[in-house]
Amino acid sequence: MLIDEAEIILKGGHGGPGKVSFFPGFKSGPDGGNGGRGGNLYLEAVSDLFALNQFSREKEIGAENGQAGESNRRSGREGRDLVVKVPVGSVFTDQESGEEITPEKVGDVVLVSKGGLGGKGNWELKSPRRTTPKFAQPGLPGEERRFKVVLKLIALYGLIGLPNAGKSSLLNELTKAGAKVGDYPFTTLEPNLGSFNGKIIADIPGLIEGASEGKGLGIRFLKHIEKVELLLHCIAADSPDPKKDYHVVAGEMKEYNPEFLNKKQIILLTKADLADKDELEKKMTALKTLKKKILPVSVYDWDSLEILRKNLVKV
Ligand SMILES: Nc1nc2c(ncn2[C@@H]2O[C@H](COP(=O)(O)OP(=O)(O)OP(=O)(O)O)[C@@H](O)[C@H]2O)c(=O)[nH]1
Ligand SMILES: [Mg+2]
Repeated sequence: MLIDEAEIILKGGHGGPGKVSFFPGFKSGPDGGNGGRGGNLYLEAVSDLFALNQFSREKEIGAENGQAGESNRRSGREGRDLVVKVPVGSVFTDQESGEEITPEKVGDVVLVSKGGLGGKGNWELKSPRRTTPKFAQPGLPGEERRFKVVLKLIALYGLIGLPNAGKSSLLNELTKAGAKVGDYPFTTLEPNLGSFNGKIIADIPGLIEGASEGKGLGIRFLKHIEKVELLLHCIAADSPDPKKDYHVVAGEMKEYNPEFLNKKQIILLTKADLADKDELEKKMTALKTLKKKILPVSVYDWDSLEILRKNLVKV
């Protein structure tokens, strides 16, 4: 299952405590070393969409604590830093301050929770007036932050349409996604991503009438394509009423967020091989009143795919 929302606590490591100790014998005097600093916690953006799944088990993640100081003025070891991999573009909202952190590019590393300072040992705490301190400082706690994290795909193109319209098949033609394709509605249960020309295409599960009220798989996946620049609206050429199909999907999107209707949109009359030339012509003409670009495509027609590719490159 794809985890696309979670609440988590991210903690820097606790600083190690300073040591209280004294040289034995005639040299006697304080010699307790300092505690080590706690490790820092970083986020790193990766392209793995499923990286948030780690938070389904662990709600609290912390970098390593610093080690305690030792006798003989030896400092404790610093806690190791921890780098938590998260899907690129996920939005981390600090539940206290409201600050939003989003690693935007794959490979971006962001410091979120600093490790705590180690405590001073009694050797460092001695002074001319306090020559034999019998105490040391405890280490400080690492920064602890509670975040709400939401997965936001940074796709440039979004494939939308009714179930079974051929969305995943097109994703597979355009990218190496290898998404599951099936001769039945709701083959796709969770979004698929692919990279075309270095740009991300998202294929989301089909929408049906009433999706905004939770019918079918609902519209919850639309949030993943809220930021796309171009919608590829797939309508099957063998549909009895392509224009109606268009309005069903457009209507549900509008329910979710009216701004979807302002996005650039290309209508793909998919499975064009299933309609004869006259029928295709008729359906294209009917769709023309929508005043969008319309491209007939078929996964069995290389030329049609090439035209689609050229149109995508232009965006
Ligand atoms: N003849 C023909 N069949 C196609 C074409 N594209 C897809 N299909 C078939 O249509 C069916 C549905 O394809 P999918 O790609 O799974 O459709 P989808 O829109 O992703 O479906 P959901 O994930 O259920 O919403 C499969 O049986 C495909 O083989 C095409 O260009 N021509
Ligand atoms: Mg699909």
